[in-house]
Amino acid sequence: MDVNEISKNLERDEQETISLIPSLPSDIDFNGTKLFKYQSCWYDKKTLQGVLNFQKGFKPQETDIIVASFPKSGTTWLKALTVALIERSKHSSNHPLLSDNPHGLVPVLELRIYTETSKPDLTSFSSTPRLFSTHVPFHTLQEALKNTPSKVVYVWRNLKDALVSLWYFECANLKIKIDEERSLLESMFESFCRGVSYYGPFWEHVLSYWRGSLEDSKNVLFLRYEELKVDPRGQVKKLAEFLGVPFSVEEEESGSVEEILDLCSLDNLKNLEVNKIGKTARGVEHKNFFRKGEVGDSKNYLTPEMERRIDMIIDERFRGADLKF
Ligand code: PAP
Repeated sequence: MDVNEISKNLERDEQETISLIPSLPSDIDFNGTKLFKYQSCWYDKKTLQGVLNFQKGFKPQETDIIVASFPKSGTTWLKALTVALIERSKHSSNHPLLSDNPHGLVPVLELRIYTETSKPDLTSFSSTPRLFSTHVPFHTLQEALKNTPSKVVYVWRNLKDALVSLWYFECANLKIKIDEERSLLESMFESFCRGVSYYGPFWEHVLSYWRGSLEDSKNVLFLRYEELKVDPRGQVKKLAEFLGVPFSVEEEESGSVEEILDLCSLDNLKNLEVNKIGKTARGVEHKNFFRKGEVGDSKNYLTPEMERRIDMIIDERFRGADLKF
């Protein structure tokens, strides 16, 4: 494609978004950002452009693997595990996880690859399977997959822990001290409870993938961060089988499952040089993706009243769904 054609495509994509925006519901996020509701999910304008470009231009392949999640729900861990499982027969030393952050290895389709154009250059994704990630809900992803049976792995996490994790992440990115930013947590909490938050509402997100996994369990795997923490071995074996790379008896006996778990553990990844010093393409310091990784840490920051309110909302929203919150 020559330069003129590229710029024409850019203009066309942008014009389509500009003409769509007035028809979308809009609202304001906890930090004053204007969000637009597209296919029941809230996005800022730039992300919306990426989502539309992705839906329009993505040419899925049956071998594609898509790691999906609501933000702060275990994405980094699941990306690392997926890379480690797929790559395990190819690398003994120079493992990709030792030289790049999981987000560099499994880029977010709508935030990195499709931000500028619906026709990005994907030549660097020539080996199969191609690994991508997304935070869009399942129905929006399905439209981009255009009935191609790619593998989708989703991870979700208790909303209270995801909220506190996001608060820490925002403070770290803005380089502000956490103990001075209690008001930010309170505004985020209100946004989350209203369902008006980036990629929210949380409950619609989780339910979309839950339904997707019930309808097509061969191609959609629904994982829970808390279960990965309690039974990492069992969950990783399940993931390997789902991805079509099950552990052989010899691998199990030789400790291959444990090797992968050790490689992808929070402590190991956090202490790798690349994750101590590097930054993502969007300028986020790699180290900000790794904190405590504890289940129930939100108890230390949310008041009992805040916890009760979230529990009530989720109980109500998940009623009828067989989901343990
Ligand atoms: P993202 O949406 O920005 O990619 P994501 O990786 O989903 O973030 O979530 C970050 C959380 O996962 C952090 O949780 P915390 O704030 O409660 O500590 C982070 O510590 C945790 N995390 C990152 N890597 C791992 C890992 N290898 N094992 C377990 N938890 C991890």
